[in-house]
Amino acid sequence: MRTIESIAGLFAATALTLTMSSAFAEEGKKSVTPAEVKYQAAGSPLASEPMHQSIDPKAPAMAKAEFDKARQIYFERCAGCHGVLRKGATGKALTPDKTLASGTDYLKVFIKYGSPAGMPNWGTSGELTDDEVDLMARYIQQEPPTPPEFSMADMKKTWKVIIPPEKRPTKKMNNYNLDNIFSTTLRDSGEVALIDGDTKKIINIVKTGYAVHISRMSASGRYLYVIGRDARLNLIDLWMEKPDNVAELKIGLEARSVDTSKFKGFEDKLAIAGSYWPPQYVIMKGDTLEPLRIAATRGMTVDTQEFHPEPRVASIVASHYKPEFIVNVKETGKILLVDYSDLKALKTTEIDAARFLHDGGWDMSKRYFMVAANQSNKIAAVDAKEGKLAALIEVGKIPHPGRGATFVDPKFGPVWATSHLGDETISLIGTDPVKHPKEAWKVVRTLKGQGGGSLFLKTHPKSTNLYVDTPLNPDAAVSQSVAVFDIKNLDKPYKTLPIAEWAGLGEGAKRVVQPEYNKAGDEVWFSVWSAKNQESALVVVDDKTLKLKTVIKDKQLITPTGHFNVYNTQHDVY
Ligand code: DHE
Repeated sequence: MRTIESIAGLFAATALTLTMSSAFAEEGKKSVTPAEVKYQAAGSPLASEPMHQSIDPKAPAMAKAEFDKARQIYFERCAGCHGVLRKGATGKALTPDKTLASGTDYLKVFIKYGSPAGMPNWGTSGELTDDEVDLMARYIQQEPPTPPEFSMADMKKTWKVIIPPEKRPTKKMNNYNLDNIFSTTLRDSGEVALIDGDTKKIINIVKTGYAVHISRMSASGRYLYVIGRDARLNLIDLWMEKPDNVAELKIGLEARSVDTSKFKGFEDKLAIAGSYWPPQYVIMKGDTLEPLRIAATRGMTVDTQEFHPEPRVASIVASHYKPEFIVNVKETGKILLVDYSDLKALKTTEIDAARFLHDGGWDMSKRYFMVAANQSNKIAAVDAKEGKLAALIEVGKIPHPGRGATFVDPKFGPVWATSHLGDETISLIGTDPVKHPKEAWKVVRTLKGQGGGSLFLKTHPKSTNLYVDTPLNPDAAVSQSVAVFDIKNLDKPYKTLPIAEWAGLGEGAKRVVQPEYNKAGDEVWFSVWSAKNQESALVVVDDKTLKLKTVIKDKQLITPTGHFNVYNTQHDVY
């Protein structure tokens, strides 16, 4: 089996005998795993935004058409790692103060051959031609163009109420068991599939944003919210005879997160969505998506306290303790507790955590929100009751929990677990400071899974299994299967389920991604994710026997990735 590290070695292509220039070489030491490069490599919708070209006389000349082409390539391939304004994120900063000092020849080598630190070999892999490599080397020496802002007026122009609340059903008009519907992301077709979890039949394929990312539920379980990478937010009414879109809003130019008010008295009233660009979040009316209040997230970083011009909004979750949204700001490392009880006097508690906040979920008591600061290799535990940080916990390399998994460890009591993109471990963190104070906020146990490249793990209150996926592992045998641990006996080796093989598909990457339980907690759904022009499937496993239950195939199921069971999403069951 090829390890992540040995694959990283493959990037150590050739011509790096050229002397690296100062600042650039220093930053090149930061190691990025290939799994992570793959993860970040999704194209940014900003590629199609017009932007101003500012001419720097010190930079190599570029005609407008060349600049526009390079800008498009940059946003499709590079911005995810290097940032919209090229200030650096997981990849190094590519601002002219650094790139001009390196010069075109050096930059061409770097782009063509990649680096041992994880920069992909764009030229030798055939992704970019020599001319495009030359173009990009010249482009990154120019001043980075800034995409436009997105104001309330811009939002209002995109806002559509397809069916106004007064024309919607006053009761459920279908016979579906709404609690057990799954909303499955069809990533590359810009749609979600609503699937009846009882019959496994597709109810509707609903048009949503580009490269749709996540689905979340309103507190009552009636409304489903779907956000696309292009920041298009769709509101789907599950009470309709055939559930479909009832409202739509573009909340920015690029986005990943959405949630809805869950505190008593505010059920279904408000929604919130955060954007990657511009760096801001917006609070909306829950049943129409009317935008009410925008707040910017630009500000100082948590550690060096420098201004960051593009801190992206990562996960957002609604508190069960107070009328608050928990907004995680990636590049500044700040966690904002946004009190939504009075939008005209918005009170925000700003909690210092650690840089690169990404995804997370509640502990078993739903008092502590556990969020990964992924590049910092830490989990931040936020106490939603007290409104402060409970702890910052050192875990493995690049934690990626999704929502995480909560269960009672037979020896250490209640834990919340995360797997990792950068190594094969699964960290179990104690989360009960009252009955298990010695274990609280410590990694009480480290399990060894199949390998790095994990994105999601899952269990359920009714299950004693813990499923860990590894879709970004470079070894196909690992990316196409899942590991299952027995929670009652965590010293026992894990079992491997060959999910992709069970799907019986032809050619394709067949990455097995995101375990998700049905409402009853007795079956687990997986996506088997291949390219847009290949067949994918959903595989349903019997949780008791760990045997195949059903394979769901349909030509409409294009690139399925995340799936969200209505009840489990509504009640934060994981
Ligand atoms: Fe995600 C959650 C960002 C790539 C599938 N993803 C999230 C969240 C963020 C995020 C901030 C948390 C949202 C929340 O809880 O409010 N994801 C990003 C990226 O920036 C990144 C790395 C690159 C990109 O260009 O988007 C990225 N994500 C992916 C994928 O490639 C995945 C595997 C497939 C896909 O559909 O694009 C993917 N991300 C998911 C899923 C969740 C998610 C399924 C929700 C997990 C959950 O259980 O709630």
